[in-house]
Amino acid sequence: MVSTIPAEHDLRRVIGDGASVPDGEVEGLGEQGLLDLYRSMVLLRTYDERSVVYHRQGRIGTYAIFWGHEAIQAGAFHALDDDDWIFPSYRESAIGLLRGMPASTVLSWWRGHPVGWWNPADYNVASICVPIATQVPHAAGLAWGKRLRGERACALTFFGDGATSEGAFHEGANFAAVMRAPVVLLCNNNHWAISTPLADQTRAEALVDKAAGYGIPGLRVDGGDVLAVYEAAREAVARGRAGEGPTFVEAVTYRAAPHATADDPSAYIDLQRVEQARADECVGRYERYLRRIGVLHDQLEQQIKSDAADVMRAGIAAAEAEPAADIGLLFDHALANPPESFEHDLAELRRILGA
Ligand SMILES: Cc1ncc(C[n+]2csc(CCOP(=O)(O)OP(=O)(O)O)c2C)c(N)n1
Ligand SMILES: [Mg+2]
Repeated sequence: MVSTIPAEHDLRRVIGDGASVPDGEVEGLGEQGLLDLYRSMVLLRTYDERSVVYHRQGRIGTYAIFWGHEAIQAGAFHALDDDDWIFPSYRESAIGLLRGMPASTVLSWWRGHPVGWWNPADYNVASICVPIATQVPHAAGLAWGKRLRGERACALTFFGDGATSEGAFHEGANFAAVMRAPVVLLCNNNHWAISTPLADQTRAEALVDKAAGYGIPGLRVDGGDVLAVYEAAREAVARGRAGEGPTFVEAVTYRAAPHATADDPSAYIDLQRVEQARADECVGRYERYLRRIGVLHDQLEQQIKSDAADVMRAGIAAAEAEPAADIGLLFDHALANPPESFEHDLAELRRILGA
């Protein structure tokens, strides 16, 4: 008989509230590791906040904000080794920065410039998937391939609550479970799929319950607690490496920013819950924890924040210094056998744009 580890409904937490809820700690995570997590969170936060400004200034296109989700991204990232693969959605567009990808590359992606198309093998970070959940089967397939080759690497894929309603999620999760592919299925349950609330998305009591349907373990963590995410992801990675297959991790958050720069959530969201989420946002929560345990002080915090700001300043300058791409690219990869009309259409476009 197949034995299934029952899903955990209680949210795992490590960080206390500085009052009645005590702080925990993660085994094996020393001062350096704690600060590495913090640096990554600050870099992501800075990237995100600057990107919203760049969008307002017309310097990048529509942008998917991830403010408040840095704990999920950094926590999961640090549970991986460099040879493990990451499969992001548009919400984790800047995850490559943590692997040394230049900020200009990600900014160029949002500027619609071809230098924003990185080679996944350079960073073990797959291309950003905008079609919901399509990255899940990609991750399952790569992880299965690693297993077939006897390699140690595993894969981690990020997706949202809405993605769990998609066929691609089901196919990827089921395939990974059946093939025991070493993949971490990391669901950012931010309670919204644009304007569709979680309650209209599923009748499951908790998304983590879906794990049981695939016969895989499910872990449920507070997605605003970087240490809880890190610990859960580390456990999931260890299972994958041990040949035990995939793990579903539900990281519970509440979306505290618009879906994207083109969205006005005040038309549908619970503004009180947004307020609460903003007051308890993950970077501040982790800063207070690090201060309580004596690992962070003003000068270090300022240094880490100013380093991140420098990365962004250099990134936007480099992205803007790129010469404009040839307009012919719009047609180049559209069809294997382009119709004759393309030639005329492109010539017309060049005439109109003077490009
Ligand atoms: C296959 C597909 N259908 C619809 C869309 C339009 N769409 C863009 S984002 C989004 C919501 C996704 O919500 P969720 O999976 O919870 O991720 P989140 O945006 O909250 O990170 C939808 C429906 C899409 N990109 N792809
Ligand atoms: Mg969502």
